[in-house]
Formats: sequence, C-alpha cells, structure tokens
Amino acid sequence: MKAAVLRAYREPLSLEEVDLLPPQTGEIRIRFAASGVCHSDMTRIEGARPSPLPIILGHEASAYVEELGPGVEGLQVGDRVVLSFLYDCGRCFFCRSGHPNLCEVGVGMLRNGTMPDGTTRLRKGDEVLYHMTVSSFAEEAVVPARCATRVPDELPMDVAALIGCGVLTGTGAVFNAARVSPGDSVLIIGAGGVGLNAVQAAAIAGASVIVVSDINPDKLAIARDFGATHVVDARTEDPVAIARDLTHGRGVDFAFEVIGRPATIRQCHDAIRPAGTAIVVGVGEVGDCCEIDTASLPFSEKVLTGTLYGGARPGLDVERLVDLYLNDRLRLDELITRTYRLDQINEAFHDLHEGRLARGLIRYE
Ligand code: COD
Ligand code: ZN
Repeated sequence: MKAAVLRAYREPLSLEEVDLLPPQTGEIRIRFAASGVCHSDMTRIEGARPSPLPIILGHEASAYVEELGPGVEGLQVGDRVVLSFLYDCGRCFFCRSGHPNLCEVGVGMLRNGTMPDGTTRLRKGDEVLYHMTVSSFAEEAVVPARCATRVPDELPMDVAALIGCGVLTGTGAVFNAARVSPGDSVLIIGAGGVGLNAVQAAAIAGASVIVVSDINPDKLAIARDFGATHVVDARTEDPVAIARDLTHGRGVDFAFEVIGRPATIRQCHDAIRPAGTAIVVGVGEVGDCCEIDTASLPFSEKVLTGTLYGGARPGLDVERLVDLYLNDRLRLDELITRTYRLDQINEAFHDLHEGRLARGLIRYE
C-alpha cells in the first residue's frame, strides 16, 4: 500500500510502498476513506518531541473495515468506522476509574508508536512506527478493533474523519473536562481545527459569553459563525482585558488554551475569575514552562489543568457527536477548507503552516 512516511525531522514526507502485516488478536485491517491534517501531525514533523523514525503520521480518520483479526467482535467487513487514537484497555487503573483517555496501555502506545503488544504491523524492510495509533496518511492500516466505532451510512466519510481528533478533542474539552453549563462565560484561545470545535460546543452548552482569541482574522470569522459572541484579534488586542470587561471585571468561568504555548496558557490563567478553571488542550515543547504568581493561588482558588483527548470516552462520544451532526446541531462540513490527494500531503502541511486551513482533508476515494 502507499503511505506518506516521515524519515527525517523537518523534511517533506516521502510517498512510498509500505507492507502491512495481517491483523493480530483484537485487531482489524482498515482502508482509509479520509484523514484530517491536524497540527499535532505538523508538530511531529517539526521534531518538537523527537522520537524514533520512520513513522507514518495521521491520526484523524474514517475508514472501511477490510479484515478482522482473531477474536474481534461487534464489527464486520465493510463497516464504516471512525478511528480514535487513544486505545483503552478496559483493565488498567485509569480505564476502571472512569478515565479511559488516560489508559496506561493507550498512552504508552502514543509514546512508543506501537500496537498494544509493543510491536507494529507496518514494514519497509524494518519496522515502521505508528503515529498516534492510527497512521492515516496511508491507504490502509492495522489498528486495534477497540479504536474503531461503527457509524451510520448517512454520515459522510469526509466529516466522519474529523470526529476522531479535532471534534472529539475540542468538544470534549467543553462537554467533558469543563462541563460548561448554560450561562457560563468562556474564553477560547486558538481557533484552529480543534479550537473551533470548542467554540461550537460552548454554544451548544449554552454559554452566555464566548470570547475567542486568534491572530488570524479568517479563523475569527469562522469562530463568529460557529457561535463566538466576541472575537479578539490577539495581534492588536488583549484577550485577558476583554474577557474581564465582558464579565463584570471578574474574569471568565472557563478558559481553554488550544495552541500549546506558555504565553497563551498564562493568558488563560489570568483571564479566569477566582475559583474559575483554565484548561490546557495544546501540548507545548518539552521543557516549556509558564510562570504563575504563587502567592495569589490561595486567594484566587483558580484551577489550572489540562485535558487529553477532551476527556473523551472514545466510542460513546463518537456516537453522541454523530447524532449531534445528523440532527443539525454540530457543524462539521464548514470545517473542511480544502481536500487533497495523498500525493499532495506536503502541500497540505504548507497550507496548514500558512494558516489557510480550518481543516485540510486527505481523501482516498
Ligand atoms: N493567540 C491566539 N491564537 C493563536 C496564537 C496566539 N498567540 N498563536 C497561534 N494562534 C492560532 C492560530 O492562528 C491557529 O488558528 C490556532 O492558534 C491553532 O490552530 P491549528 O489549526 O494550527 O491547530 P489545531 O487546532 O489543528 O491543533 C491544536 C492543538 C492544540 C490540538 C495541537 O497543536 C496540539 O497541541 N496537539 C497535541 C495535543 C493533543 O494530543 N491533542 C489531541 C490530538 S491533536
Ligand atoms: Zn489531532
């Protein structure tokens, strides 16, 4: 099968023939329909958190089931599925205590680029590693069946792809991590493919004030369309001051950082009210630090935390988001700025880097 392989950091992906081993117990072979191009893929190319290579990137995808490994139940060949990049083993402490997004096995797979057994099914002579369990910049993959959720025929495969990362992460931060309630005030910093989903989730949740900060006017225009009540051009305006002005000087109930930079994390902490919560979605570079005035902590009771994969319960949340979309409550078509073929993948990353995309989508059919 054809795949776009990362062989060296900060170099274009190379289009190659890669071999796929058959699915092992609990695994399936899938043929991709579409894959979103997420900033996390680009972060990997830039080598901010270097790990062994070669690797096949891509982690936000829809696909068809082609082959079932031994012991797979609940899926059939031909099923249309959305992939989630976080495997949940169902047995570890975190799975059993209601945090499947922090599954010890799943997080280990993200770190090591493997399947649950610590090896991969991708070969080019030697072993090729997975990026975030899915490796969707390829025609096919072998993945754990637990990472595939069947979706109805009415759901277009283009928008289905986005659900696996950007939509689950962005909406999950609001619905699961923050549990935003009607009337809450919210600040969202970073209105990219993930942040825009936090914006529409805040609107669905009934937030009264939804302030969105970005440095790209095109993203701010989409944010307004997606339910932002106020937009801030962070090149010339201060999101913290504006968030306070809009909340009687108190600060917002919740602030979400959807970029992964110390300066914008600090803005979120500054913008929340006493006993408010700042939630970091973006992952920065190893060693990045953010200064917080410690003396203010007991007086302010502010909470600064993070969320991985929007605290998703992968299968369940995919089903709920599909229903929201099919009932016209969640907008996904508008997120797709441009589609590409796999051999245009480097162009897609260029466009993402230039800020031209809400989401770029690789189409395989
Ligand atoms: N102030 C406001 N907005 C800014 C600033 C700033 N100083 N700098 C950049 N931005 C805006 C950009 O203009 C852009 O609109 C947005 O921030 C970033 O959007 P994208 O589309 O480039 O990025 P996304 O939405 O695809 O990804 C953002 C993440 C935070 C999810 C991603 O980069 C990340 O950190 N991923 C790792 C975390 C993780 O694993 N998440 C789940 C899988 S992605
Ligand atoms: Zn992603």
